[in-house]
Amino acid sequence: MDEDALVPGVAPYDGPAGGWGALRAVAVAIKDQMGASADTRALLRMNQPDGFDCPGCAWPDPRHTSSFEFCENGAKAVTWEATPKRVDPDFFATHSVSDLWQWTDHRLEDAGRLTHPLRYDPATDHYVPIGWDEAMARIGKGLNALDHADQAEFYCSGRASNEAAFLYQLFARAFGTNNFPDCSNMCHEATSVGLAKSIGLGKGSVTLEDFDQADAIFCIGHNPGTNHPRMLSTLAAAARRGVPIIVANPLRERGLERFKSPQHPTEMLTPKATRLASAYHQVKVGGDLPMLRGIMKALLAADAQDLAAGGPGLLDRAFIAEHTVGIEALRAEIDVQDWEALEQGSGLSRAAMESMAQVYATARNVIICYGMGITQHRHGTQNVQQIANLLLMRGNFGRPGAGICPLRGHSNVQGDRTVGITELPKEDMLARLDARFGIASPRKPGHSAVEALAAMASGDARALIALGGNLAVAMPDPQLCFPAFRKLDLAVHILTKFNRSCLLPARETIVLPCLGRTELDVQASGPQWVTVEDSMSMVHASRGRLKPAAEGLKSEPAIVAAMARATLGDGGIDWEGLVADYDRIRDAIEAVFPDFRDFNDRVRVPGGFRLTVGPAQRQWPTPDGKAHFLTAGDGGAHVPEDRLMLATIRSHDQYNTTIYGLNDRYRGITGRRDILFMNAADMARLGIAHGDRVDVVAAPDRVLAGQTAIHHDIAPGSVAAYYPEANGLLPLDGHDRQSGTPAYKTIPVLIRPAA
Ligand SMILES: Nc1nc2c(c(=O)[nH]1)N[C@H]1C(S)=C(S)[C@@H](COP(=O)(O)OP(=O)(O)OC[C@H]3O[C@@H](n4cnc5c(=O)[nH]c(N)nc54)[C@H](O)[C@@H]3O)O[C@H]1N2
Ligand SMILES: Nc1nc2c(c(=O)[nH]1)N[C@H]1C(S)=C(S)[C@@H](COP(=O)(O)OP(=O)(O)OC[C@H]3O[C@@H](n4cnc5c(=O)[nH]c(N)nc54)[C@H](O)[C@@H]3O)O[C@H]1N2
Ligand SMILES: [Mo]
Repeated sequence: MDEDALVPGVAPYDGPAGGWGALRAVAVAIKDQMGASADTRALLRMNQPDGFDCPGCAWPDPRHTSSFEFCENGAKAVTWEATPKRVDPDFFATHSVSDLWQWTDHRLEDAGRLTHPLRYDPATDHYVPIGWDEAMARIGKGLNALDHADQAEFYCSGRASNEAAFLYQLFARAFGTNNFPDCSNMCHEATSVGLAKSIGLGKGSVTLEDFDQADAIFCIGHNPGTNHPRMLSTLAAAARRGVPIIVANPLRERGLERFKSPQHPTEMLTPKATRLASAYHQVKVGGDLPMLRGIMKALLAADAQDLAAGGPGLLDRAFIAEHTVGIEALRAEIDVQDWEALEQGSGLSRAAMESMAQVYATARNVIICYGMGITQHRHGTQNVQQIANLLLMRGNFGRPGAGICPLRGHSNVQGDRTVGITELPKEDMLARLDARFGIASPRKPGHSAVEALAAMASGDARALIALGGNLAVAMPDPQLCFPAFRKLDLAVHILTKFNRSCLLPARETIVLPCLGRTELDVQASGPQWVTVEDSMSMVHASRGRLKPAAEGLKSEPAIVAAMARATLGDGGIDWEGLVADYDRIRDAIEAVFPDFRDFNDRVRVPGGFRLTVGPAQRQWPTPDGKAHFLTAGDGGAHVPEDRLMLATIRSHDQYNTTIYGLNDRYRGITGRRDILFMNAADMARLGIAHGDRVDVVAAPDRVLAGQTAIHHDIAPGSVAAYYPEANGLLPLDGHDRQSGTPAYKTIPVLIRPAA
């Protein structure tokens, strides 16, 4: 397209994912963040049995290789943590909070690592250094000043280790609340809620080895080239075996089309790249439910035909009879869908959905992978459940090469949930926790992320402790959330880097700097290591080795224990003893979660161990012991005629709210983020030219102003813009009713010429 050259920073990217571009990007990240004297040894320790777990994503590591698994975005995550840049007391003496508010998110985190505990001084509008003891005393005082424990919210982002997260939930429950808003609530909550009802466990069922035996792989609503780059090696290996890879995504993402492995010499030295997707279906934003229904409708029709012709049918009837309930209700729901509506709702032709069904039915073993394109919708839970339905129809659970694969986000988001970070704890877990520690955990359900923000906004919640993350910026509706932060009596941020959430001071605001994954953690008994759980329920060790960013930084477990002692006093739980030797925390985890039997022994085996995943053994931990086909009711996104459906997406140069840079290489964007990705036909219909400035309007008071609209290969009726810039378009109330997951990818908008 000639005209593409006319818009600064916008030019089609013709290369594959990976390749030299990825290597170059790593070199740039190392130089920018670490300087000339870069100690890049850290990178080589990443995902090694004796090294640290990459903080980039939750994709598992191949167990039997010892070769360095190369990943551009893992390298960015590590260099941003291992950077020599610092925000020290001088920095905060120079810059007031109002001054820093003007900085972009990119500049804020690029400024470097936190070095000292800080307190906000409202008199001067500056953060000032304070000692650890004083910080803890202020936190204890603030929490004890509340009328009751449920006025406190304990946020957890998904980087925290199992050990830190376990202590954190113990502290909050000993204090008296189940208020655990966490990043799962914004991410895969639709999976936790949806799959728990379908197959009894809100986690994936496959292992990495299953990908070697799959006969077809579906990739729905995820972008691995950017968000799970190590997955591309797995997909490429499958593609080289001739396995069909069927993609459903409104945007044509290069990381799903072609990959040149930086570890593959012939690919790197020749123009050759591995083709990934064998078919690419550009489903409409919000159109997955009708698409999945269409696939199932086509499968059921083909099954009936086969039976009529005297064949055995395409459904796994033995499996369905033995293991499931509910197929008749689902069949009835699908029977009444008419093709025209399914085509209209999904944006795909009947033939396309039939072809997906055909690939599905022809393959013996199928894996379906999915990400935020499925979960972050008003009907996220139903979406997830329709994927499970499709797999159940042909018994694609509990045999090698088959199953469901939700792509988790943060590197330990799944583990944090496993060890108790949940607002809806199970009674048996609470009973064991109480018995082990002699406490009386609250039984009242706590707040999820959306509920926590609503409580902060209404004044019902008065304190927030945040173990990692950037909650204010991650949540929808900054119009409501930013003032809600400012209303708090107490806010505590435990972070490696200073971020915008710290710029919304409460009456008392404390920022505590912590060690990162890559750093050496020494406690009373010597050097410590922690454990994490990946997307595939593998638990393994992670050991930091780098010198800490500053003297006196504390580990997350040590900070949590110190807050607990300052709040609850000595006498009850032996916080100091637990932190002195993390083996003791692991023993306590084992006491509360029987699945961690012999935890300290099993996790010392290189590669670790797998937690029980019932559905992988055809065991369904549902109330009736069966897997459930579930109907979706009137699910599906209804878009008013004049509106387009907007999805918020990540660029290649960002990690959630951490903006590494302004490029989005695979989408052809350089040096800017003010982009609205649009379909050329929609633009023509609306009279908008490539490069025009537009306003994106979700409601009169929800406008993302001054975006540059560009032609992009995106499904008609769909538009996309970057997160977090676009978060103001979504109200806090815009979420999946079943799981509370914000509908970050179902935002109906009008596009107007910029005012
Ligand atoms: N480098 C890097 N890695 C990361 C992260 C990061 O920000 N940067 N974040 C981490 C976290 S916390 C998470 S949760 C994961 C997120 O990883 P992903 O799940 O890949 O997240 P997104 O980039 O939000 O969206 C994924 C894809 O969904 C598509 N999509 C949008 N709307 C729809 C729809 O309606 N239907 C379908 N089928 N597709 C749709 C978009 O085009 C996009 O390609 O990655 C983790 N890894
Ligand atoms: N519009 C829109 N909004 C979204 C999404 C979307 O797709 N669209 N995605 C949502 C999703 S999936 C998620 S998971 C959330 C992310 O929400 P969060 O998890 O809250 O946000 P992050 O940006 O990952 O957190 C970044 C901060 O983590 C801190 N940090 C980094 N490493 C460590 C560490 O080792 N320890 C500690 N204590 N702190 C550390 C740094 O100080 C950094 O500033 O955002 C959600 N928001
Ligand atoms: Mo996430």
